[in-house]
Amino acid sequence: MRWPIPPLTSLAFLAILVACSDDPAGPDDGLVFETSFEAGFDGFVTDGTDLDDPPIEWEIERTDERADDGEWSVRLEIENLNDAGKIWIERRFELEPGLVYDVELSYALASADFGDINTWTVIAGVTPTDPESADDLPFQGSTANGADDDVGFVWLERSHDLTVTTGASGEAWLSLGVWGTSEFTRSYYLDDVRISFAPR
Ligand SMILES: [Ca+2]
Ligand SMILES: [Ca+2]
Repeated sequence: MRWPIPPLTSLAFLAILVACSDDPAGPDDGLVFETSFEAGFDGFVTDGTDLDDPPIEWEIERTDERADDGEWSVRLEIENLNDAGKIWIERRFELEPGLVYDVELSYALASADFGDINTWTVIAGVTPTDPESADDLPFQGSTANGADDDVGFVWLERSHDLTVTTGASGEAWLSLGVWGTSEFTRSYYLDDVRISFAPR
């Protein structure tokens, strides 16, 4: 399987072609991808781990409830009764094998977590293999939205400069989500994802 997405005729694939078409250098020299989830998941799939003991409810869906860009975003919702659940979206990219890539990642995260007590941890980053368990996941700080009081959801523009070294498969996996570190039912939203890979 080369792509975790439907065939050429789908809107999702067309969106990827459009998103990659402004890549000035071609696949050997780098790759640029962006989506704001207006037409679909654009190749992302959902995943989760540590979701039992007791079994907990979770859901990741596109929604037009709110958006940072356009009208659609992705809502991540989890009833974190076990104090450990981790849910995310992930997307596979095909790069050259055995190279070090500089990665610029940016995205918008809507969080209602105010103050600095009981915030959760953001999952965001790139790994050379498909992340399946907690040990595989990249984490990037807290879900704190910067407000001192409950002001509802705030869109946070986040960006990270990263590196990834591809293995023999040439794969890189982008993951975005949340790690629930306290026993609440919470929702978060993701939008406006952009990632670029540039070989060193
Ligand atoms: Ca959007
Ligand atoms: Ca996975």
